[in-house]
Amino acid sequence: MKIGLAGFAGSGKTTVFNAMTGLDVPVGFGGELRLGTVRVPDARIDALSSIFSPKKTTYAEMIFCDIPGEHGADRKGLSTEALQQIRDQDALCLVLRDFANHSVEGDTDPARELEAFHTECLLADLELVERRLDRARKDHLTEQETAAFARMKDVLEDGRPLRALPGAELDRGALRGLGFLTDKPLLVALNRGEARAGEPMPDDLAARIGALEAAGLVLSASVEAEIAELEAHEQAAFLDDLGLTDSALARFIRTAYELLDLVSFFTVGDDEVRAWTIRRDTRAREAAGRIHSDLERGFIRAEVTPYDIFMEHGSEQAVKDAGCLQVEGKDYIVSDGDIMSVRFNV
Ligand SMILES: Nc1nc2c(ncn2[C@@H]2O[C@H](COP(=O)(O)OP(=O)(O)O)[C@@H](O)[C@H]2O)c(=O)[nH]1
Ligand SMILES: [Mg+2]
Repeated sequence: MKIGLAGFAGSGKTTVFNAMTGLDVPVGFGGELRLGTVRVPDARIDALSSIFSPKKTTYAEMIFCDIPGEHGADRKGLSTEALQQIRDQDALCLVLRDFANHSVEGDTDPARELEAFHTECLLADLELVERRLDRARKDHLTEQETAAFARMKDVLEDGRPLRALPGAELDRGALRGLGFLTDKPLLVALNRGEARAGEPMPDDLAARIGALEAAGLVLSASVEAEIAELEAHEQAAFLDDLGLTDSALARFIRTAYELLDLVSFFTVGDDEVRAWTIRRDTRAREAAGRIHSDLERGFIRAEVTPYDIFMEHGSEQAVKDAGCLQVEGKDYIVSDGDIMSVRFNV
């Protein structure tokens, strides 16, 4: 799962990226596309790991992508390259600048940056839809497909993002790979200067983010970067000084994970306790394929214990003795927190 950090130059994308990934990419203008892996904090994995004491504990991961948000040739909007890279992401995090940056002209205006970004994505999508509709006959689109594109066009012309369309109205499976920008899950991070890091999101901005079907979050990239450098015991005091209760980082990662509609299932044992990432509503056989393709190919059944049931009983044997082990077939829809053991034969 790839989450792209998007936004205008100087909004703090690279600073956020460094704080999250622990990498040290130079900040300032320019630079190339960078990828970094982030561990998704999960208290359930901590708990399972302390029960099994495995040789290895593996958390779910997400890939963050720092997209250089250079302006286009006209010094307005994003460059074609940036838009292309944005197309390639599973979800987007838009970083809005809300701190004074001397190398950027003009006052801070996060609301305007949000509108500018939304408008660009909207126009890019509209162009894509119109091209599809123009070629509908040549591409032998069915009546149904043509109607779907026409519906999308209406929504976009209305200034609304495609993500506003419920699944019943938009067949997302059919659209995969076309890279519609306003259909990507969006997390808007308002990047504050240190002094105002503790202030809440202004109501009008929060309302606008809600209207765009996006999630919002306040953070201070420079605070996060400093926290990342501190020892655990120093972190609390540092946050307290700034009037903050916790670091935004864990919240940020968790929010992004939920926004993508991702869930985790677990495998447990003496060797490894591990979280696996799947989309919500994934079936057991496909989920098994995340672990290994052999498990998908030779899938026989899955033995499942929901996390809470496991914790209630305390061990695999106790779960079995209580008759609580679920035996599930290939079409079982895996739930968040399922502990799963796959029986297979290849
Ligand atoms: N005061 C303050 N400065 C920041 C913050 N985030 C980024 N900066 C500074 O803004 C400049 C641009 O940041 P950078 O991460 O390179 O922005 P990018 O162009 O979006 O990647 C750098 O000098 C950062 O140190 C912040 O939260 N507070
Ligand atoms: Mg940068």
